[in-house]
Amino acid sequence: MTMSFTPRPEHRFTFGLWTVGNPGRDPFGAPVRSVLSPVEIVHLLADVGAYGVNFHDDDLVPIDASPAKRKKIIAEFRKALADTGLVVPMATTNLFGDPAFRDGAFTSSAPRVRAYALQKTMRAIDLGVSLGAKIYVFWGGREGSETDAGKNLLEAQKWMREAVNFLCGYVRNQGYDLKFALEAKPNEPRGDIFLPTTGAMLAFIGTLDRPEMVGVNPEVAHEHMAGLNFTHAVAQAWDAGKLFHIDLNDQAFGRYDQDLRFGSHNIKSAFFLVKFLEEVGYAGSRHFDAHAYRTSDAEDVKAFAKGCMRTYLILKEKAEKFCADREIQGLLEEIFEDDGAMDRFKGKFAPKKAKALKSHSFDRAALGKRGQPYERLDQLVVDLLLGVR
Ligand code: GCO
Ligand code: MN
Ligand code: MN
Repeated sequence: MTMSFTPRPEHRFTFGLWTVGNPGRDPFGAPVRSVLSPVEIVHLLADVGAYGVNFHDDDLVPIDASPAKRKKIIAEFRKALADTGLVVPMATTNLFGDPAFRDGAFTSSAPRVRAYALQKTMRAIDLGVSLGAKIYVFWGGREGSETDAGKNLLEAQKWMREAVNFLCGYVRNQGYDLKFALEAKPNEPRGDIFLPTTGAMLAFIGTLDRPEMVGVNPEVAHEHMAGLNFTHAVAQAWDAGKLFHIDLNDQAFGRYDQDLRFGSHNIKSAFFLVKFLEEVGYAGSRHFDAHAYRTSDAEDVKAFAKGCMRTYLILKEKAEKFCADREIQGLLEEIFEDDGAMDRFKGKFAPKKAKALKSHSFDRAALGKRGQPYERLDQLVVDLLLGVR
């Protein structure tokens, strides 16, 4: 094993309590692994070399815990963090597990449920912030419908906006140093989830009272479930200054929500993603929102977690090789070749520029003759990834 593939704190690798703690329950079968306590999970994550641990309020403190029990759990968790050096960069609310949220939380048709969701979130924000979280994720798993007969889609949008605005107000009023990251998913557990893609979330953020406090938390699997190119979504979020967090995992197109080990299915897309994140200098958490196969035992769960980080680091090294590869760079130079002849038409609109461009004569046939060496370039990428380069 190469030393350079060993995770270190500066890599910002984080896992949720619910990821390595996933006991392997699925819609067709009971749990197959024993449930680990938050303290045990923190130690497991420290053992495999992670930097941080994230949680939903209910992952840490059961929804029906007494105040005394709550206090004890939090104290033990704090001690585990101190003992291991793990940090809590992100926290979130479980607004999907309890039957109260069966028809949504912020967009539930019932005013009492919407108010309860806000209350639960404010309390969960307090908990997250008290443990160090600087990013707060909103994943609206139950915000959606099976039939639109029972939903007013405009009201749902409005309620969602009011909830995020209210919570931004709460965070400011408390004086917290906290930003929100909205996570889109097209479906599962609802038939259709509102704001189903990262692009939809980005547009929604523009309608908020305090858009500067809100960004996105794109997830590989969620864009793949929608048949989209994840790296393109991430690039749009980055361009908008909105990539506050990221959920890394993997997913076969056209399947149920798989939450696979990062890079285990689409190595090439994972490569372009890692290359993008490293090249732009994304400095946030690399959060693995995935879980081990249901066939894994406790030891194999560790292999799963190590594998997520190892694959990321291998792909990071491959991205560096891509940059240093003379043949690859030569092809890129050819592709982006610019003789400067069009410089006078570039940039901002100006009436003179537009007039000159309108009257310029282009050799359209020559433009159409020029091919691009993408086959050669892509094969070099494949060679690189397959380790023969
Ligand atoms: C999923 C989601 C969740 C969220 C998590 C944090 O598909 O279940 O990805 O894992 O990321 O609830 O908000
Ligand atoms: Mn997911
Ligand atoms: Mn997620």
